[in-house]
Amino acid sequence: MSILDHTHPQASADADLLRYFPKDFVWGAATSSYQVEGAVNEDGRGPSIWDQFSATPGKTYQGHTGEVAADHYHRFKEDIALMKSLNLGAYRFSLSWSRILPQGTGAVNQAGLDFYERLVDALLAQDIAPMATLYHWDLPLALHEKGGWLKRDTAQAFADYAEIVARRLGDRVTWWQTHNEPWCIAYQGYGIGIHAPGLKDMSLVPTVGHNVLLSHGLAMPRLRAHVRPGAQVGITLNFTPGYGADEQPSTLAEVGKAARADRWFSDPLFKGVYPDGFFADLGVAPPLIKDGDMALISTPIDFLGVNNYTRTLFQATGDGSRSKKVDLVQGSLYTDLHWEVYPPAMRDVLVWLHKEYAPKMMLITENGAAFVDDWDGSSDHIHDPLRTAYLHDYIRAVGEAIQQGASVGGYFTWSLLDNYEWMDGYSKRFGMVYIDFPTQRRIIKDSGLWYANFIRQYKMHQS
Ligand code: GCO
Repeated sequence: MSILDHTHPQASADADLLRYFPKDFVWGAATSSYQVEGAVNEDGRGPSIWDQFSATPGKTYQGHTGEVAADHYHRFKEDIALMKSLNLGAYRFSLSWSRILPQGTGAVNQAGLDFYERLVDALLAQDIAPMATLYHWDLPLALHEKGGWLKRDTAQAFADYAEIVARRLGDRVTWWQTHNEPWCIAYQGYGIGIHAPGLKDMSLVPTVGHNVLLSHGLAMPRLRAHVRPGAQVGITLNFTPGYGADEQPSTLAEVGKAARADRWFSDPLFKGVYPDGFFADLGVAPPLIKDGDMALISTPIDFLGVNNYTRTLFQATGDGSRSKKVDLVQGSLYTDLHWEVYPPAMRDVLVWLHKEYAPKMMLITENGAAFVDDWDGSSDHIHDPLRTAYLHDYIRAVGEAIQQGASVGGYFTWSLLDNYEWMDGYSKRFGMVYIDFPTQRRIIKDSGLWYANFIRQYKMHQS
């Protein structure tokens, strides 16, 4: 089959691709609060570190902020209708902590909880299962001002917040996730400073990572106490595996470092230890670990959320003395974020996770691609064959992992909507639905039509 055959929105899915996926496999799409909601000053929401970071000159593309974003706060019903027409079985969203607790702790803003309750009820009314992520990077600013993730108190505050949410929504939400990508929270936010809160101090990174893990461990029993029987509680990690273009010792060393970085959070969660050598790779001291921390962190989870977009390829330099990342792999396609399209990495990550930790269940909680979309300003169509091909090929890779024994129960595209791509603002589009930001008009892209058609065929194949 050529790329054009399978990127046609009405293409019939190859039968063996459909066969890979077990019964009751969940097909969904994902977003996050700060990236889509907007309404940052409404109904009592308190500021988060992303409001502050994005308002700081020079931090984001052309100073873009999430002030309006995709206006999902006001348009969630329209967006749920779009989800329905895409045949989605589930929607992964995150909650804004500072909508619910404007100061991070203390007084609860009922209007914030009310919003998520309306969202969840509207999803359920359409038979779309809600997946709630409690933290997708938007720490209440008030907590940051008291030390943020550098403080163990923040872990405690997170567990309190988790319980408040679970008490309100626990009877209705199927899937719960404590965190999204602790790796990014710690490394990008505190180490290299490209994300909020924008600190650039590698020595802080282990402590931040540890406190985020601790907050997860503290929240687990608080969630379990208030969610309905059968609800699943987990966490999402991001994985970017390293490969070697040669077998030089320096290349193997880089690949080894990448492997340890991929284990930074999964080893503590599943084995109760940090990967040997990881902090030395970063050139920093390990975090302070108190008695009982690792046992708490490795509390069993019901599922592991896996985010994968790309890989890193390392190659020895001319004289073979050192190796570095290959910036442009010959023959590879790159997305608009300059991420190499490499579906085998998805398969490899899932098979490795399965063998290494045997999680009860894995869900792909994010996978997708930014490509430039051309819209002529009037038509109802957006042709995005590269995004469709990306989704098709990565879904196939997930299927291959399942065939090799990995237990995967669902797949969520990143993203449902074009949205606020953090430091890149609105300049990068990941959506299956196009958003014309000045008018907030929504147009389902060909990739969305393709996904809807694929899900429809999957359902027919099951029945
Ligand atoms: C993530 C990110 C998303 C990004 C996406 C593309 O969880 O990785 O949080 O919010 O928008 O990954 O960079």
